[in-house]
Amino acid sequence: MIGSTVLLGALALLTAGAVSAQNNNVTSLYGTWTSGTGAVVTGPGFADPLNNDRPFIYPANTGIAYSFTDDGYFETAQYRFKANASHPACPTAVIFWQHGTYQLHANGSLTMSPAPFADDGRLQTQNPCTPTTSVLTYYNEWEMWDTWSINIDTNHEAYSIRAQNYNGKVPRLFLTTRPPSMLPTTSLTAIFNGSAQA
Ligand SMILES: *[C@@H]1O[C@H](CO)[C@@H](O)[C@H](O)[C@H]1NC(C)=O
Ligand SMILES: *[C@@H]1O[C@H](CO)[C@@H](O)[C@H](O)[C@H]1NC(C)=O
Ligand SMILES: *[C@@H]1O[C@H](CO)[C@@H](O)[C@H](O)[C@H]1NC(C)=O
Ligand SMILES: CC(=O)N[C@H]1CO[C@H](CO)[C@@H](O)[C@@H]1O
Repeated sequence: MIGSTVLLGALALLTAGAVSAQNNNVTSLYGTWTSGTGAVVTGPGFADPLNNDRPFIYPANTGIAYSFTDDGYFETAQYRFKANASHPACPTAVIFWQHGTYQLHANGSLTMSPAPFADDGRLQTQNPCTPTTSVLTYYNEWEMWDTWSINIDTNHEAYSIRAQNYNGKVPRLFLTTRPPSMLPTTSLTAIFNGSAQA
């Protein structure tokens, strides 16, 4: 189901033995990559940062997604539950979104910076067991994948990214769309605050 059209070309290349050996990946980062069921996808179906009260469209299931352009922009969307060991019945739902720019480094790492759109990111936590059940804040975090590679996942018949950050393994990401599903790669809140939306 996921990315199978994009994959066909890759398999053809592989059988022809035509994949360049100079890189550790079989295709570019360009596109939208989603974990697991694909419930979380970057773009207008997930985030509406111009909506101050409801900047998120809650997905049906948890997951994470990343999108990359060819000219250095990225966007991420994540929806997770954080367990609470002392109160197992009270996991905290964490949802966040941000976009910015990414860089590939000679040592094989990939860094993602919220600059120059650091005002646009949003994060919401929800815990029905706490007095304040919902907290909405700005979000802008620098992120690094220490190592990453794009492979072909034969089970899912899709390109997949395996990445590792300071925390360990990033959930496996599968290529779902090209071109990527993304909000405009511009400063959204600056446009909103200015005259463009008047
Ligand atoms: C790899 O390069 C990035 C960017 O310069 C740096 O932040 C990171 O610490 C480097 N990783 C290692 C293991 O040296
Ligand atoms: C766990 O839940 C309790 C009660 O809701 C809360 O006071 C505490 O801060 C939570 N801990 C974490 C790590 O979220
Ligand atoms: C937009 O306006 C909000 C509320 O006044 C402010 O907090 C935010 O920093 C502004 N963003 C930019 C990019 O000017
Ligand atoms: C980090 C890295 O090697 N990226 C490469 C992945 O493969 C594409 C296509 O060959 C290259 O354009 C990237 O530079």
